[in-house]
Amino acid sequence: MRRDPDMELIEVADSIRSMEIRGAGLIARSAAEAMRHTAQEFKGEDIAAFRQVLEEGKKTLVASRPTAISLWNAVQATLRGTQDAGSVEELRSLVVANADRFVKRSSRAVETIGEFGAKRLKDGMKVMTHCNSKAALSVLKTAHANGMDIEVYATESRPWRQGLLTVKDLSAAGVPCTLIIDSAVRWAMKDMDAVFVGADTICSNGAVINKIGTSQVAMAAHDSRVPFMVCAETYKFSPRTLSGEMVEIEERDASEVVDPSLLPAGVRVRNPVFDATPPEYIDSLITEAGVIPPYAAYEVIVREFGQGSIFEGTED
Ligand code: RUB
Repeated sequence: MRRDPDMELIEVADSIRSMEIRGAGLIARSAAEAMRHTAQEFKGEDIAAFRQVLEEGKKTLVASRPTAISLWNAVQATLRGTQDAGSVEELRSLVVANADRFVKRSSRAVETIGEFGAKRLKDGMKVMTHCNSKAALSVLKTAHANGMDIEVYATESRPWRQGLLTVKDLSAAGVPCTLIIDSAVRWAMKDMDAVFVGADTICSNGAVINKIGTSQVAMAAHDSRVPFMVCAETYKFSPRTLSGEMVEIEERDASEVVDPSLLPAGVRVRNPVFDATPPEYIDSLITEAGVIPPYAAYEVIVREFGQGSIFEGTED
C-alpha cells in the first residue's frame, strides 16, 4: 500500500499494525502525516478539546507498533513547542509545520545516508542486506547509480518475506541481486565484503534493534571479519533508553509463521519480530549526521533530545 497523506489517523494506525505500512522510517513519516491530517480536520475553537484529540491520536499511533522509536519520535516532533499555543489556529499551524518539517527532513536524511554509505563501497563488492530497509537500500542504490559494480545478497526474512520487496526494488534500479533463505546467511557470508542493514531503534549503549535475525547476520559477519554497517536516521535513536527504559520487542501472531492446523496439539509457536544486536558486532552507524561508531549513540541522543530536539528549528 502507498501511504496517503490524507488518510484518517485511525486508518493509518490500523495500516501500521497490519504492516501494510511498514519499515521504521515510513511508519514515522506516515504517523507525522496522520497527526497533521488530524490537526487540519479539527473543527471548533476549544483548544483543550483539540489538545485532547491530538493526545489521543498520539496514543493510538504509538500503540500501533511498539518497537520502533521512530514512531514515537515522529509523533513527539509534531507536538514540539505546542504547549504555549494560545488558540486552535496557532496550535494547528504548529502541528502542520512540525509534521511537514519532519517528513521533509526524514526523506532527505535517507538520501544523505545513501551518499555517506556509498563511500564505504568499492567496485566488485558483494554486499548482504537483511529484511527491507529504505535507508540501507538508499546506500546500495546510490552506489549503483554512481557507477559502482556491486552485487547484493538479500535474505528472505521470514515470516513476512520482506526480502522479496528488497530484490524487487534493487532489481528495478538495475542492481544485480541474489535471494537466499535466512538459514543460508553463514554459508554466504564467507563471500561477502560488507553487510548493510537498517534499524528500528538505536539504544543509548549503541545496541541496534532491527528485524529478527539481524543479530545472527551480525554474528556471522563478525565471525567472517566482514564489516557490519547499520543505516539509521537520527530519529531512530531512543531517548527513552537513556532514561533506563528497555525496548519492547514486538511478538506477532503465530499464524504468520505456520498454519495452526498443521501443528500437533500442545505445540506453541513464538513469533518475535525484532532482535537486538550488541554494539561489539557493529562497525559503523551511518546517519545523516555522519558515520559514527555505535558507542557514539549516547552523544547523538544527548545532542538531539537532551538540550534541543530532533528536527527542531525553522529552516527547511
Ligand atoms: C522492517 C525492518 C527494517 C527497519 C528499517 O521491519 O526491520 O530494517 O524498519 O527500515 P518490518 P527503514 O517489516 O517489520 O516493519 O530503513 O525503511 O526505516
